[in-house]
Amino acid sequence: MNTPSQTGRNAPDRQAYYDRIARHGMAPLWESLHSLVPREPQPRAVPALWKYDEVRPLVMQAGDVISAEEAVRRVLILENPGLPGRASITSTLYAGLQLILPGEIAPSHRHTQSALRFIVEGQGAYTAVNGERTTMRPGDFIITPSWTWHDHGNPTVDEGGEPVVWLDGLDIPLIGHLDAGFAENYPEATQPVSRNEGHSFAAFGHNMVPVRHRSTDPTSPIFSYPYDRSREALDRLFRQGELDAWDGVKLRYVNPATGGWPMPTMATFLQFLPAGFAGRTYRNTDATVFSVVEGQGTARIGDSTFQYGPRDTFVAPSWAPVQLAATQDAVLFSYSDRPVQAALNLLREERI
Ligand code: 1HN
Repeated sequence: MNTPSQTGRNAPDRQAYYDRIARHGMAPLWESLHSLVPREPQPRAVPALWKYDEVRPLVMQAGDVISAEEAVRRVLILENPGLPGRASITSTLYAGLQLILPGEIAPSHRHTQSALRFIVEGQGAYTAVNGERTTMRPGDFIITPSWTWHDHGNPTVDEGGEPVVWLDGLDIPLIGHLDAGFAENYPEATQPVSRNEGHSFAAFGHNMVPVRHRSTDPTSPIFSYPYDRSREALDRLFRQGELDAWDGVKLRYVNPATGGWPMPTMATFLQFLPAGFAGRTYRNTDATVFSVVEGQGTARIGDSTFQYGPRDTFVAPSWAPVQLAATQDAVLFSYSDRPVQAALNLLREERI
Protein backbone atom coordinates (compact mmCIF):
# COMPACT_ATOMS: atom_id res chain seq x y z
CA MET A 1 0.00 0.00 0.00
CA ASN A 2 1.28 3.47 -0.84
CA THR A 3 1.89 5.77 2.08
CA PRO A 4 1.32 9.51 1.66
CA SER A 5 5.07 10.11 1.49
CA GLN A 6 5.27 8.10 -1.73
CA THR A 7 2.25 9.45 -3.51
CA GLY A 8 1.61 12.98 -2.39
CA ARG A 9 2.72 16.28 -3.73
CA ASN A 10 6.30 17.41 -3.24
CA ALA A 11 7.26 13.88 -2.19
CA PRO A 12 10.99 14.62 -2.13
CA ASP A 13 10.42 17.48 0.31
CA ARG A 14 8.44 15.37 2.71
CA GLN A 15 11.28 13.44 4.28
CA ALA A 16 13.19 16.65 4.84
CA TYR A 17 10.10 18.05 6.53
CA TYR A 18 9.76 14.93 8.71
CA ASP A 19 13.41 15.28 9.70
CA ARG A 20 12.82 18.91 10.57
CA ILE A 21 9.84 18.23 12.84
CA ALA A 22 11.58 15.21 14.43
CA ARG A 23 14.19 17.62 15.82
CA HIS A 24 11.33 19.24 17.74
CA GLY A 25 9.94 15.99 19.14
CA MET A 26 7.14 15.74 16.60
CA ALA A 27 6.05 13.16 14.03
CA PRO A 28 3.43 13.11 11.25
CA LEU A 29 0.35 11.22 12.38
CA TRP A 30 -0.73 10.55 8.80
CA GLU A 31 2.20 8.16 8.29
CA SER A 32 1.11 5.85 11.13
CA LEU A 33 -2.63 6.44 11.50
CA HIS A 34 -3.62 3.07 10.00
CA SER A 35 -1.44 1.03 12.32
CA LEU A 36 -2.24 3.16 15.38
CA VAL A 37 -5.95 2.63 14.92
CA PRO A 38 -6.30 -0.76 13.18
CA ARG A 39 -9.66 -1.95 11.93
CA GLU A 40 -9.24 -4.92 14.27
CA PRO A 41 -6.55 -6.09 16.71
CA GLN A 42 -3.17 -6.72 15.08
CA PRO A 43 -1.31 -8.54 17.84
CA ARG A 44 2.40 -9.10 17.49
CA ALA A 45 1.96 -12.24 19.59
CA VAL A 46 1.54 -15.38 17.49
CA PRO A 47 -0.09 -18.74 18.30
CA ALA A 48 2.51 -20.94 20.01
CA LEU A 49 2.79 -24.31 21.75
CA TRP A 50 5.32 -25.59 24.28
CA LYS A 51 5.31 -29.40 24.39
CA TYR A 52 6.05 -30.49 27.93
CA ASP A 53 7.95 -33.58 26.76
CA GLU A 54 10.37 -31.28 24.95
CA VAL A 55 10.78 -28.59 27.59
CA ARG A 56 10.76 -30.78 30.70
CA PRO A 57 14.41 -31.93 30.38
CA LEU A 58 15.45 -28.29 29.98
CA VAL A 59 13.46 -27.23 33.02
CA MET A 60 15.11 -30.02 35.04
CA GLN A 61 18.56 -28.98 33.77
CA ALA A 62 17.97 -25.53 35.26
CA GLY A 63 18.22 -27.35 38.59
CA ASP A 64 21.86 -28.18 37.78
CA VAL A 65 22.65 -24.68 36.61
CA ILE A 66 21.47 -22.63 39.59
CA SER A 67 19.81 -23.06 43.00
CA ALA A 68 16.35 -21.65 43.66
CA GLU A 69 17.77 -19.39 46.34
CA GLU A 70 20.45 -17.90 44.08
CA ALA A 71 18.04 -17.53 41.19
CA VAL A 72 15.41 -16.02 43.54
CA ARG A 73 12.93 -17.57 41.13
CA ARG A 74 14.25 -20.40 38.94
CA VAL A 75 11.99 -20.02 35.96
CA LEU A 76 12.19 -20.58 32.22
CA ILE A 77 10.17 -17.82 30.61
CA LEU A 78 7.76 -18.95 27.89
CA GLU A 79 8.38 -16.16 25.45
CA ASN A 80 6.04 -15.60 22.55
CA PRO A 81 8.02 -15.91 19.27
CA GLY A 82 6.29 -12.71 18.08
CA LEU A 83 7.49 -10.77 21.14
CA PRO A 84 11.18 -11.69 21.40
CA GLY A 85 13.12 -10.33 24.35
CA ARG A 86 10.04 -8.97 26.08
CA ALA A 87 9.36 -11.71 28.63
CA SER A 88 5.81 -11.82 27.31
CA ILE A 89 3.54 -14.61 26.15
CA THR A 90 0.92 -12.03 25.13
CA SER A 91 1.18 -8.25 24.98
CA THR A 92 -0.04 -7.99 28.59
CA LEU A 93 0.84 -11.34 30.19
CA TYR A 94 3.87 -13.29 31.23
CA ALA A 95 4.23 -17.07 31.54
CA GLY A 96 7.04 -19.24 32.86
CA LEU A 97 7.77 -22.72 34.16
CA GLN A 98 9.21 -22.65 37.66
CA LEU A 99 11.17 -25.50 39.24
CA ILE A 100 11.70 -26.04 42.95
CA LEU A 101 13.71 -29.06 44.07
CA PRO A 102 13.43 -30.91 47.39
CA GLY A 103 14.93 -28.94 50.26
CA GLU A 104 14.94 -25.63 48.40
CA ILE A 105 13.33 -22.32 49.19
CA ALA A 106 12.57 -19.38 46.95
CA PRO A 107 12.92 -16.31 49.18
CA SER A 108 10.08 -14.07 50.26
CA HIS A 109 9.31 -10.88 48.38
CA ARG A 110 6.38 -8.85 47.16
CA HIS A 111 5.58 -6.79 44.11
CA THR A 112 2.69 -4.93 42.56
CA GLN A 113 2.50 -7.51 39.77
CA SER A 114 -0.11 -10.20 40.49
CA ALA A 115 0.88 -13.83 40.05
CA LEU A 116 -0.93 -17.11 39.58
CA ARG A 117 0.52 -20.59 39.84
CA PHE A 118 -0.88 -23.61 38.08
CA ILE A 119 0.77 -26.79 39.30
CA VAL A 120 2.05 -28.93 36.43
CA GLU A 121 4.13 -31.71 37.97
CA GLY A 122 5.07 -33.03 41.41
CA GLN A 123 3.54 -32.32 44.76
CA GLY A 124 4.31 -31.37 48.32
CA ALA A 125 5.99 -28.00 47.76
CA TYR A 126 4.25 -25.00 49.27
CA THR A 127 3.61 -21.36 48.55
CA ALA A 128 3.23 -19.03 51.52
CA VAL A 129 1.00 -15.98 51.09
CA ASN A 130 0.29 -13.53 53.87
CA GLY A 131 1.41 -15.91 56.62
CA GLU A 132 -0.41 -19.00 55.35
CA ARG A 133 1.14 -21.92 53.53
CA THR A 134 -0.63 -23.91 50.84
CA THR A 135 0.59 -27.32 49.71
CA MET A 136 0.78 -27.71 45.93
CA ARG A 137 -0.75 -30.58 43.99
CA PRO A 138 -1.01 -30.99 40.21
CA GLY A 139 -3.90 -28.99 38.79
CA ASP A 140 -4.20 -26.68 41.79
CA PHE A 141 -4.59 -22.99 41.00
CA ILE A 142 -2.88 -20.73 43.55
CA ILE A 143 -2.76 -16.94 43.66
CA THR A 144 -0.25 -14.47 45.02
CA PRO A 145 -2.08 -11.16 44.76
CA SER A 146 -0.45 -7.79 44.19
CA TRP A 147 1.78 -6.62 47.08
CA THR A 148 1.39 -9.79 49.17
CA TRP A 149 4.53 -11.36 50.65
CA HIS A 150 5.13 -14.73 49.05
CA ASP A 151 7.78 -17.43 49.17
CA HIS A 152 7.97 -21.03 48.07
CA GLY A 153 9.55 -24.07 49.67
CA ASN A 154 9.85 -27.81 49.20
CA PRO A 155 10.44 -30.50 51.86
CA THR A 156 13.71 -32.43 51.72
CA VAL A 157 13.89 -35.83 50.04
CA ASP A 158 13.88 -37.45 53.51
CA GLU A 159 10.65 -35.61 54.26
CA GLY A 160 9.16 -36.87 50.99
CA GLY A 161 9.98 -33.88 48.80
CA GLU A 162 10.08 -34.27 45.02
CA PRO A 163 10.78 -31.84 42.16
CA VAL A 164 7.78 -29.60 41.60
CA VAL A 165 7.09 -27.61 38.44
CA TRP A 166 4.38 -25.04 38.01
CA LEU A 167 3.24 -22.54 35.42
CA ASP A 168 3.59 -18.94 36.61
CA GLY A 169 1.22 -16.40 35.09
CA LEU A 170 1.86 -12.75 35.85
CA ASP A 171 0.61 -9.40 34.55
CA ILE A 172 4.21 -8.16 34.15
CA PRO A 173 3.91 -6.65 30.65
CA LEU A 174 0.65 -4.91 31.61
CA ILE A 175 2.15 -3.39 34.75
CA GLY A 176 5.18 -2.44 32.67
CA HIS A 177 3.00 -0.54 30.17
CA LEU A 178 1.44 1.27 33.12
CA ASP A 179 4.83 1.97 34.75
CA ALA A 180 3.30 0.85 38.03
CA GLY A 181 5.85 -1.73 39.16
CA PHE A 182 7.24 -1.75 42.70
CA ALA A 183 8.95 -4.61 44.53
CA GLU A 184 10.70 -5.32 47.80
CA ASN A 185 12.41 -8.23 49.52
CA TYR A 186 11.31 -9.59 52.87
CA PRO A 187 14.10 -9.18 55.46
CA GLU A 188 14.23 -12.96 55.93
CA ALA A 189 14.22 -15.81 53.42
CA THR A 190 10.83 -17.08 54.56
CA GLN A 191 7.96 -15.15 56.07
CA PRO A 192 6.65 -16.26 59.46
CA VAL A 193 3.69 -18.63 59.42
CA SER A 194 0.82 -16.99 61.30
CA ARG A 195 -2.13 -19.18 60.31
CA ASN A 196 -2.57 -22.91 59.82
CA GLU A 197 -2.82 -24.34 56.37
CA GLY A 198 -6.43 -24.36 55.20
CA HIS A 199 -7.52 -21.35 57.24
CA SER A 200 -8.54 -19.14 54.35
CA PHE A 201 -10.21 -22.06 52.56
CA ALA A 202 -12.22 -22.92 55.68
CA ALA A 203 -13.32 -19.31 56.04
CA PHE A 204 -14.13 -18.60 52.40
CA GLY A 205 -14.00 -21.83 50.39
CA HIS A 206 -17.35 -23.42 51.25
CA ASN A 207 -19.96 -20.98 49.93
CA MET A 208 -19.86 -19.20 53.28
CA VAL A 209 -17.95 -16.22 54.63
CA PRO A 210 -17.21 -15.13 58.19
CA VAL A 211 -20.35 -13.50 59.52
CA ARG A 212 -18.96 -10.02 59.91
CA HIS A 213 -16.80 -10.14 56.81
CA ARG A 214 -16.96 -6.91 54.86
CA SER A 215 -14.57 -6.23 52.10
CA THR A 216 -14.26 -4.19 49.00
CA ASP A 217 -10.98 -5.92 48.25
CA PRO A 218 -10.96 -6.94 44.59
CA THR A 219 -8.66 -9.84 45.46
CA SER A 220 -9.84 -13.29 46.51
CA PRO A 221 -9.45 -14.18 50.21
CA ILE A 222 -8.60 -17.78 49.29
CA PHE A 223 -5.16 -18.52 47.91
CA SER A 224 -5.70 -22.00 46.58
CA TYR A 225 -8.36 -23.53 44.37
CA PRO A 226 -7.75 -27.28 44.65
CA TYR A 227 -8.01 -29.29 41.47
CA ASP A 228 -10.12 -32.14 42.84
CA ARG A 229 -13.03 -29.79 43.61
CA SER A 230 -12.91 -27.93 40.30
CA ARG A 231 -12.55 -31.18 38.39
CA GLU A 232 -15.51 -32.73 40.15
CA ALA A 233 -17.68 -29.73 39.30
CA LEU A 234 -16.87 -30.09 35.60
CA ASP A 235 -17.50 -33.81 35.73
CA ARG A 236 -20.89 -33.45 37.38
CA LEU A 237 -22.01 -30.77 34.99
CA PHE A 238 -20.95 -32.86 32.02
CA ARG A 239 -22.77 -35.90 33.32
CA GLN A 240 -25.87 -33.76 33.66
CA GLY A 241 -25.75 -32.85 29.99
CA GLU A 242 -24.06 -29.48 30.18
CA LEU A 243 -22.00 -29.01 27.02
CA ASP A 244 -21.41 -25.77 25.18
CA ALA A 245 -20.66 -26.15 21.46
CA TRP A 246 -17.71 -23.75 21.68
CA ASP A 247 -16.33 -24.27 25.18
CA GLY A 248 -17.34 -27.77 26.27
CA VAL A 249 -18.00 -27.44 30.01
CA LYS A 250 -16.25 -24.26 31.11
CA LEU A 251 -16.20 -22.56 34.49
CA ARG A 252 -14.39 -19.48 35.68
CA TYR A 253 -12.67 -19.23 39.04
CA VAL A 254 -14.18 -16.63 41.39
CA ASN A 255 -13.39 -14.46 44.34
CA PRO A 256 -15.93 -16.17 46.66
CA ALA A 257 -16.50 -12.95 48.62
CA THR A 258 -17.56 -10.89 45.61
CA GLY A 259 -18.31 -13.22 42.70
CA GLY A 260 -15.67 -11.29 40.75
CA TRP A 261 -12.34 -12.48 39.45
CA PRO A 262 -9.75 -13.97 41.81
CA MET A 263 -7.45 -11.03 41.06
CA PRO A 264 -8.18 -7.70 39.36
CA THR A 265 -5.92 -8.19 36.34
CA MET A 266 -6.20 -11.88 35.42
CA ALA A 267 -9.12 -14.20 34.78
CA THR A 268 -8.75 -17.97 35.10
CA PHE A 269 -10.83 -20.79 33.72
CA LEU A 270 -11.10 -24.57 33.76
CA GLN A 271 -12.87 -26.48 31.01
CA PHE A 272 -13.68 -30.07 30.15
CA LEU A 273 -13.79 -31.33 26.57
CA PRO A 274 -15.15 -34.87 26.27
CA ALA A 275 -13.47 -37.37 23.93
CA GLY A 276 -14.71 -36.71 20.41
CA PHE A 277 -15.58 -33.07 21.12
CA ALA A 278 -15.05 -30.81 18.08
CA GLY A 279 -15.65 -27.29 19.28
CA ARG A 280 -16.99 -24.50 17.10
CA THR A 281 -14.80 -21.51 16.35
CA TYR A 282 -14.71 -18.38 18.52
CA ARG A 283 -12.51 -15.39 18.97
CA ASN A 284 -11.99 -13.05 21.90
CA THR A 285 -9.99 -9.89 22.40
CA ASP A 286 -8.43 -11.35 25.55
CA ALA A 287 -5.40 -13.32 24.41
CA THR A 288 -5.39 -16.55 26.41
CA VAL A 289 -2.74 -18.91 27.79
CA PHE A 290 -3.77 -22.58 28.14
CA SER A 291 -2.22 -25.30 30.29
CA VAL A 292 -3.35 -28.84 29.55
CA VAL A 293 -4.11 -30.92 32.63
CA GLU A 294 -5.50 -34.12 31.17
CA GLY A 295 -6.21 -35.64 27.80
CA GLN A 296 -5.28 -34.96 24.24
CA GLY A 297 -6.65 -33.13 21.29
CA THR A 298 -6.23 -30.40 18.73
CA ALA A 299 -6.20 -26.63 19.12
CA ARG A 300 -6.63 -24.66 15.90
CA ILE A 301 -5.54 -21.09 16.52
CA GLY A 302 -5.38 -18.72 13.57
CA ASP A 303 -3.38 -20.52 10.89
CA SER A 304 -1.74 -22.94 13.35
CA THR A 305 -2.86 -26.42 14.34
CA PHE A 306 -1.45 -27.83 17.56
CA GLN A 307 -1.70 -31.37 18.91
CA TYR A 308 -1.83 -30.91 22.65
CA GLY A 309 -1.25 -33.38 25.45
CA PRO A 310 -0.92 -33.35 29.24
CA ARG A 311 1.19 -30.48 30.70
CA ASP A 312 1.60 -28.67 27.40
CA THR A 313 1.19 -24.89 27.29
CA PHE A 314 -0.24 -23.00 24.32
CA VAL A 315 -1.33 -19.44 23.64
CA ALA A 316 -4.07 -17.86 21.55
CA PRO A 317 -3.44 -14.21 20.58
CA SER A 318 -6.15 -11.57 20.70
CA TRP A 319 -8.87 -11.99 18.08
CA ALA A 320 -7.33 -15.12 16.53
CA PRO A 321 -10.00 -17.72 15.71
CA VAL A 322 -9.80 -20.62 18.18
CA GLN A 323 -11.23 -24.08 17.77
CA LEU A 324 -10.71 -26.71 20.46
CA ALA A 325 -11.15 -30.44 19.95
CA ALA A 326 -10.44 -33.50 22.06
CA THR A 327 -9.58 -37.06 21.09
CA GLN A 328 -9.54 -38.11 24.77
CA ASP A 329 -11.39 -36.51 27.67
CA ALA A 330 -9.42 -33.30 28.16
CA VAL A 331 -9.18 -30.66 30.88
CA LEU A 332 -7.70 -27.25 30.08
CA PHE A 333 -6.77 -24.49 32.49
CA SER A 334 -6.48 -21.01 31.01
CA TYR A 335 -5.84 -17.39 31.95
CA SER A 336 -6.19 -14.01 30.28
CA ASP A 337 -6.40 -10.27 30.98
CA ARG A 338 -10.20 -10.40 30.69
CA PRO A 339 -10.91 -8.46 33.94
CA VAL A 340 -8.94 -5.50 32.59
CA GLN A 341 -10.68 -5.54 29.22
CA ALA A 342 -14.08 -5.98 30.85
CA ALA A 343 -13.48 -3.11 33.30
CA LEU A 344 -12.47 -0.84 30.43
CA ASN A 345 -15.46 -1.94 28.34
CA LEU A 346 -13.12 -3.30 25.66
CA LEU A 347 -13.91 -7.00 25.78
CA ARG A 348 -15.31 -8.40 22.54
CA GLU A 349 -16.28 -11.99 21.92
CA GLU A 350 -17.49 -13.56 18.72
CA ARG A 351 -18.89 -17.07 18.54
CA ILE A 352 -18.78 -18.13 14.92
C1 1HN B 1 7.84 -13.99 40.86
O1 1HN B 1 7.79 -13.31 42.00
C2 1HN B 1 7.59 -15.34 40.85
O2 1HN B 1 7.03 -15.42 43.14
C3 1HN B 1 7.61 -16.04 39.67
O3 1HN B 1 7.30 -17.28 42.13
C4 1HN B 1 7.92 -15.43 38.49
C5 1HN B 1 8.55 -13.44 37.30
C6 1HN B 1 8.87 -12.13 37.30
C7 1HN B 1 8.82 -11.39 38.47
C8 1HN B 1 8.48 -11.98 39.65
C9 1HN B 1 7.28 -16.05 42.14
C10 1HN B 1 8.20 -14.07 38.48
C11 1HN B 1 8.17 -13.34 39.67
